[in-house]
Amino acid sequence: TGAITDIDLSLHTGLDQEQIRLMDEVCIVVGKDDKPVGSASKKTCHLMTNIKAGLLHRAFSVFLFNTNNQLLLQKRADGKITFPQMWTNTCCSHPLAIAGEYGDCIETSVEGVKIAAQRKLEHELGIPNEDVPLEDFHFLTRIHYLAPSDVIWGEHEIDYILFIQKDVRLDINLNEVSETRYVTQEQLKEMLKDPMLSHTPWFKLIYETFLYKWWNELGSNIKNIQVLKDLETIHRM
Ligand code: DMA
Ligand code: MN
Repeated sequence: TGAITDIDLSLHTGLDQEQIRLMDEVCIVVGKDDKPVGSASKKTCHLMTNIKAGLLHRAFSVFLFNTNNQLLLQKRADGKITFPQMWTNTCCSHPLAIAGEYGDCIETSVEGVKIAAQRKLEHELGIPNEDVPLEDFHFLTRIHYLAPSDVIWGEHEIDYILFIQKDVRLDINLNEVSETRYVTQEQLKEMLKDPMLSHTPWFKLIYETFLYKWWNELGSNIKNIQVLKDLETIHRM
């Protein structure tokens, strides 16, 4: 990893103040093997200058299904600094370098991202923690990808994929999410064809590879999906 650079967001007019504040969150910096090597602010981790120098951090993506096997999608708010206004999976964010969310081996890291997932499902979508108990999250695999958002910002992550099937209460945080929608597989395929809509790069990567295979396993008991759990592989995309 080369030299870390930084920018002063207070000099950037038009950015959302709450989203600027969240750029101070402390993410877990990892090597290509997902072993933690340190920590850095969310801002530092998402600057393309640092990403091009090799900076990589840990993240998670939740796919929440209702008991009718429909997937909950969100449209990212206009004020999101990265990938605004794009449709994406239920909830994404980062486990932080704090007690509970930090993990130094795959087993503790999986527990950490589940705690982070509960925290962010509540923050972004107003889902009470009791509606999404930790034991109901199913870890599937890890995906390593890099995607620019614009010339300044982007993602470079090892992304933990979590599935959960629950009927939940929603109370969306408009600073994070502008719209939500439950979709069937057919409805998602139609949305993806609509030229008026855009989708996040990580959501595209996942639906082009694993999403339908995993979705088809939901059936009557989500615990069936446990056989697809892969603690070993990090898929490079
Ligand atoms: C980051 O998501 C994580 C992935 C998998 C892209 P995000 O930009 O929605 O994070 P946050 O909600 O913390 O801003
Ligand atoms: Mn990220």
